[in-house]
Amino acid sequence: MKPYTLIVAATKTLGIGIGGGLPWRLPKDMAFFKHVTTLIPTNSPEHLQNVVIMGRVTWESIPPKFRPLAGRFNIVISRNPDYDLQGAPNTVLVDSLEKALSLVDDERHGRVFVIGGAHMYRLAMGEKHCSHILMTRIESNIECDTFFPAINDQEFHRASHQELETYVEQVVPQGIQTHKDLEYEFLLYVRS
Ligand code: FOL
Repeated sequence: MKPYTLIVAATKTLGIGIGGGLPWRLPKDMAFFKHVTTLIPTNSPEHLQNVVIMGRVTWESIPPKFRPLAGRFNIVISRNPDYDLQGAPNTVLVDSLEKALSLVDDERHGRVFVIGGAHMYRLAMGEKHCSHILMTRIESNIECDTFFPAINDQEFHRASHQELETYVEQVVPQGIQTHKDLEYEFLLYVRS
């Protein structure tokens, strides 16, 4: 099995969502998400496409005009085998994280990202194959009803800013960023 990365934006108390959506609007973080999940690392064949794996609730939270996430192979997980993807192209439905990961094919797919939500993050973080966590940490405390699981510091350590830039192959703003009244920071955790 290929290693995979969790990508998330979370508050200090690990809040990630409210009412089935994101609790904030951070355009530069969304651009970062799009860049990182789409980018095929240099030196890998350019016909590859990255994979985004998500739970059904996260799928429904993506605005219809951005669904499926373009230029990425979308895998949606639902226990309901009749769940209607409404003919979305480049998208498949599976009933478990294991099945989702088993669809990943080295010949066709580049990096693999688990993009939420809480339930998927919890399942995915527990596996040894979860090699990286890309977290946009939001410094403010915003009301949330859904939470990212705590990162075990025996299992993961925070990587340097240089390692983050190497991983995403682009310059990333370092330190606390500000958007309106929100403060946030781009962080990378790597399995030790
Ligand atoms: N990780 C980070 N860092 N920030 C997030 O907001 C985030 N969100 C999710 C998972 N990981 C994240 C899940 N929620 C879109 C919408 C919601 C969503 C993920 C993606 C979405 O519409 N993305 C479009 C770009 C939209 C835009 O440009 O406004 C895409 O093409 O990626």
